[in-house]
Amino acid sequence: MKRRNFIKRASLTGVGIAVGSTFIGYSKTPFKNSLKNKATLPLVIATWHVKNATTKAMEILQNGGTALDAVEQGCMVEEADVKNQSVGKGGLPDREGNVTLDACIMNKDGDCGSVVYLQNITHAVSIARKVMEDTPHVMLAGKGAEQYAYDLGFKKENLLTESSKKAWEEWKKESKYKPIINIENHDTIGMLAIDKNGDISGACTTSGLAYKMAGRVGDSPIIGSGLFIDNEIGGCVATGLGEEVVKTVGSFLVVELMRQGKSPQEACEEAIKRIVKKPNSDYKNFQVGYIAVNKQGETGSYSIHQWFSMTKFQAGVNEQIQSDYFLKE
Ligand code: SD4
Repeated sequence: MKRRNFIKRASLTGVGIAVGSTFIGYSKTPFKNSLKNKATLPLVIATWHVKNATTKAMEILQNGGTALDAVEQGCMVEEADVKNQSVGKGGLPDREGNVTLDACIMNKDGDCGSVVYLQNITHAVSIARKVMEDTPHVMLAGKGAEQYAYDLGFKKENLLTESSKKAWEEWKKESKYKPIINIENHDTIGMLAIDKNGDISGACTTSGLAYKMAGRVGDSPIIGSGLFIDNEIGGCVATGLGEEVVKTVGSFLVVELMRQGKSPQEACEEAIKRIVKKPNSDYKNFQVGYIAVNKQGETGSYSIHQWFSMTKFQAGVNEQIQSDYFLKE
């Protein structure tokens, strides 16, 4: 099944189940920051089925590179892949036909950088890294971000491929588009890595929701929503309907739940339930998925609907793992 269609199908067949009040307070068994599974490092996980990207990231890690280099270069693989229509070059455009990119990156020291509404530059994640490392700011938007990329020597590129243009033209003919919820396309790449020193970094890059309103920015470049790293605890990255992730500050929430003693799996589940449990939540009609890793190298992933998956490269195995999900059929 094409990833971009799975949300609709899942929501047609899904039956809601009651959400218990399982939210925890402060844990009686605080999280231990020991690296007891050191043998399993380095590791990399990413949203969706992106084995080429995790292969690239693992190559960096195995050659002694940092988790930061690994997540940047792993994400760049997807940004350059014109077949991936939710990231970088070849991304589906907004309603006006403009491809606009959002990305962010965060390192082991809690530094971060992001770009929003970036046009004409394939490697948004690299510009986000430069914002983090070479400017006094955290976020650059639109024309300013684009000019900064040119100042760095990045080349102007047309990101709208023929096939994405064709898809947009088809969509324009058929669409009954409502601006509030768009569940048509979810393939954002979020990546988390731990290097051989046990240091964690993460990155997230996307062209956002297909056919979004012009100017719309989602969760992916928002630190704490699309991505959060705390090198003492772990990291989390989100995919899906960004508006819902932002409303619950999802990735920060997952990391804080891990701080309180939850495993990455439990923390992802809890954060999804926060979304589902909101008054008037329309969760049957949109998707959100989280992946997370803790300092010990344990991982987890969870989504509202079926068909979300995580790619994990650890101990020589690069595998796609179907994520557990809330809305059981
Ligand atoms: C957004 N979270 O812009 C992104 C979309 C996404 O796979 O995840 N696409 O809301």
